[in-house]
Amino acid sequence: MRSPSEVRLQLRDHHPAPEPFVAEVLKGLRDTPKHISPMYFYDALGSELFDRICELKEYYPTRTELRILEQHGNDIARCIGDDALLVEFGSGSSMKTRLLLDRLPSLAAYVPVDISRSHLLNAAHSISESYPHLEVMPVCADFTRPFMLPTPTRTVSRVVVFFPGSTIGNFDPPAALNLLRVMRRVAGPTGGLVVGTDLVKDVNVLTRAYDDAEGVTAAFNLNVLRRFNSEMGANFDLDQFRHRAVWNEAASRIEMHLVSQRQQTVVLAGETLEFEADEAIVTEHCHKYTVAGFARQAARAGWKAHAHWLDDRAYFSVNYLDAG
Ligand code: AVJ
Repeated sequence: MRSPSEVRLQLRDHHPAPEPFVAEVLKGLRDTPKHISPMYFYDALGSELFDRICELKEYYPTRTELRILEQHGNDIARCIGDDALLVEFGSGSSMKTRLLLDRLPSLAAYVPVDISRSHLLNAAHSISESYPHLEVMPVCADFTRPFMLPTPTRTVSRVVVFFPGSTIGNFDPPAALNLLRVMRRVAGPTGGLVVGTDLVKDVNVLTRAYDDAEGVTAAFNLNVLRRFNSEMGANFDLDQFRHRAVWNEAASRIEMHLVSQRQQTVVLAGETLEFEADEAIVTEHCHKYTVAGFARQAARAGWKAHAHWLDDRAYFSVNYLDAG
């Protein structure tokens, strides 16, 4: 027998075909410096490893943001208002969303958007079970590209985009600006944005968060090569690449690298790639903002900073912005 939530849930699938992925990966690995999109981290194993990262004592962002959402959830809910359509970009397990949903009994519908179909469907089912009266409309898509917003049954007062986790930090300034514009378009002229951004702080705190003692982040980083091996017919030797996390002061970001341990040749999708000894693949940039710096950036995309909430140590911020 199917559960009621299975009957009601309909997945909108805008997930691109695998071919463009291979082309994109090859393009990045032919560039100087070599780079790949952090989006590729999140296959099933990568998503599991990320969940483990969130539990690490060194990795403060997740628990800090959760605490802010808990402490200031009522204020945030008041900003979102009644009968809104909540659209979450990169919803993952939708764990943080629950803190908002608990305080938004009149929400018109919830639209989780994620590139990982399995994660998305599991999360959508689980949310649907916990909130039986809420219309849950999952969209499988790469949220950096325009996608169609589903039309909920109920009348919507306004569209509010939810983008927690400081995922915005993964985007270089021009890409972040583009994404903020995509969100502005999705939210429309009366919409809002709830976005979590990690803040600039002590360099040691920052680097430890991305290079933990247990090596979970290293495994998370290296998993992308394993994924290329299994999904793109690559032959990366995982023992010949090493995880590295460095703070780039000028760009205000942590950079995650995979460093080739020797000169080596790797084949991916039938194409040959050369690596020098010590040559790095840039796998992720994690930009750290100031509250004012982020507001300035968002303003260029048509967002007006309305309110923000911080933890005691000012490690992390949750920001509410209005279209306007
Ligand atoms: C999911 C992008 C917010 O940048 O902190 C965690 C990803 N990478 N550890 C981050 C990540 C390494 C994370 N975001």
